Amino acid sequence: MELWYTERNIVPGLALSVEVSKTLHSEQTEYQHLAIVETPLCGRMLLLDNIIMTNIKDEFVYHEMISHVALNTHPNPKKVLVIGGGDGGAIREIIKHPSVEKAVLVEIDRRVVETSIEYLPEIACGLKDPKVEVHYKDGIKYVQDHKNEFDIILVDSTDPIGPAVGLFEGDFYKSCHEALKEDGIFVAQTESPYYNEELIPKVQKDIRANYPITKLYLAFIPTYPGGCWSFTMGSKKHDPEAVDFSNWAGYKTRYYNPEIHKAAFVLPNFVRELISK
Ligand code: AAT
Repeated sequence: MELWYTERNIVPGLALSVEVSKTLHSEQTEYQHLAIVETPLCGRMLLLDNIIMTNIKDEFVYHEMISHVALNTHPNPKKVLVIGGGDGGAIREIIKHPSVEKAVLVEIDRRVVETSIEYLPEIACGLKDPKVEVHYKDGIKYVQDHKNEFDIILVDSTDPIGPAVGLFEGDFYKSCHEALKEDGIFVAQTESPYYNEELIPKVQKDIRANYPITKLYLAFIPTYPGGCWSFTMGSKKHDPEAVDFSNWAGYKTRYYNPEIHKAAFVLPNFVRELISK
């Protein structure tokens, strides 16, 4: 018998279906419904409140692109904070970077981390590294209590629903600005330019209010609605489009490279229009 999982909560009028061979885990945590399903096409998938968070097949695109663009824009990133991202994928990428000394993960839901360690070891593998520190807290509160501390802050958050709503708001961007050092860089996943036409201009405006350099970049993630996904960077000093890669030694990645870094900032006209609103 064929079983299919359909995501249809996030964009009204659009659904994405994946064949499922087995449900490996399902529970209601304090914050959300959490499930791990096995799929023939994408391997194991992490679902939160019935929305696809990540899967073995395409996770590398999202996790490399949320991390390496900022890590290579900053000339010497030592201390990096990830808010959300309990699966550990962004952490795995961050600790590949040779200058990173400490990577801090602040995830609201302990069960996302524990379940990812159990069922998604390929993604969660970096969480046990001695450079990594994990806190189970609301990211909004955590950044309020830390000033002038991080070189990079990455917001690997769920869509703007439930506990993640505040992670898309101006006050939070301001607190992140204060938690960053004087040449710090902020990056947030900022949803689909096709289906989040209201959110993206608002986020642009709010990030622009805090950072002199604000830029949106794109990556292709097949299991997120529409496939075309945006990230927004706010930088106090370093321009992501002016990175000199001529002496770049590199490290192992499957999506990211210097050409992708540059190309990600080349935007179609409709996206340019969205962010100039
Ligand atoms: N790495 C891709 C997976 C995610 S999951 C995002 C995580 O953010 C979840 O584990 C959720 O528990 C956590 N989170 C939500 N709100 C907060 C908060 N206020 N503080 C800390 N952590 C939080 C991202 C998927 C993107 C999906 C796009 N469709």
